[in-house]
Amino acid sequence: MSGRPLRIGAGQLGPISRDESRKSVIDRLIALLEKAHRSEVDLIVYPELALTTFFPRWYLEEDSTVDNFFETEMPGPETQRLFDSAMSFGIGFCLGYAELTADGRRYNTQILVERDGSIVGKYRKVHLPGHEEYEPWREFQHLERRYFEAGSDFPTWNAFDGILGMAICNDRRWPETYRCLALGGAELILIGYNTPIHYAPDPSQNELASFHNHLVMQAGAYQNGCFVVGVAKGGLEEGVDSLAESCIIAPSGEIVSSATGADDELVIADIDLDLCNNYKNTVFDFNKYRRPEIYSPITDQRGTITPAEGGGNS
Ligand code: CDV
Repeated sequence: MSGRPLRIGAGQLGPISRDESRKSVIDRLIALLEKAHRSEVDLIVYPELALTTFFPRWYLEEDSTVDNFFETEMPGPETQRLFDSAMSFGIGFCLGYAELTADGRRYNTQILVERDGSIVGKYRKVHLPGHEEYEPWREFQHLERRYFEAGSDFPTWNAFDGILGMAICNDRRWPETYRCLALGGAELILIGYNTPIHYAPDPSQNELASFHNHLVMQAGAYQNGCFVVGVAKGGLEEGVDSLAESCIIAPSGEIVSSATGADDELVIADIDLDLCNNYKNTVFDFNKYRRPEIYSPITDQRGTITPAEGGGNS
């Protein structure tokens, strides 16, 4: 393949139970890495919060209980093995985890690691879904807004012979995510997710979970001339069924490879980052066609302002 070829692996995980040890989870991540090595993958992408069960589904009273789900070092004593294996294979990886900083701040974080084991970049989730307090009417909680602070930017990095950016789960539903990353030159956007199929605020959306997952990532890829890798932790985890359907999407918006099940699975695609230019230099030539002077509501407003409220006209 000419251009800037890259063999991508989406390292989908099946459920992680609450009592599964870090050791066992890291064994599973390394098993996927070994498969990736046998298939000569350059970069493997793991899901959001890939080291533990999706703990925001529980209201946890004790800080010490919450702390168990967080990493204070990366690599740390348990994750060092993953770094060592990846480096010995010469495979880069992207890993989601709960980060507890030295000054006590908590983030839903994803890192990008180069083939030499160096951490290229860190991204902290910007769009935190769910709620802050216990809500008894829900079948299960979604307390990301209790346990995490929001990140504050969408950085991009030169790596893997291209420009890469990251996003985490709910970020993928917001067009601003892809556009901010693409304005930073992103050609490949790596997204880990945990998406419960039951959406408590409006269960009529449950049957559309799969459609919405593909809709947003395919649109994000096409409208920004990027490849997008979406990687799930799917399946029935602690009684909550989560969407799998990990996939790799081309700048055309087409899915080029996707998962067949909801368990640990490696999805592989050969991509060429040069293909982004077909879109970035034509229909989505930002310099030629974007009209940022018209888009001020996107950054000046958070919510809708209807005409009756004085919005909608300039
Ligand atoms: N982990 C997530 O961010 N999940 C959200 C759910 C709550 C809607 C998602 O966007 O998939």
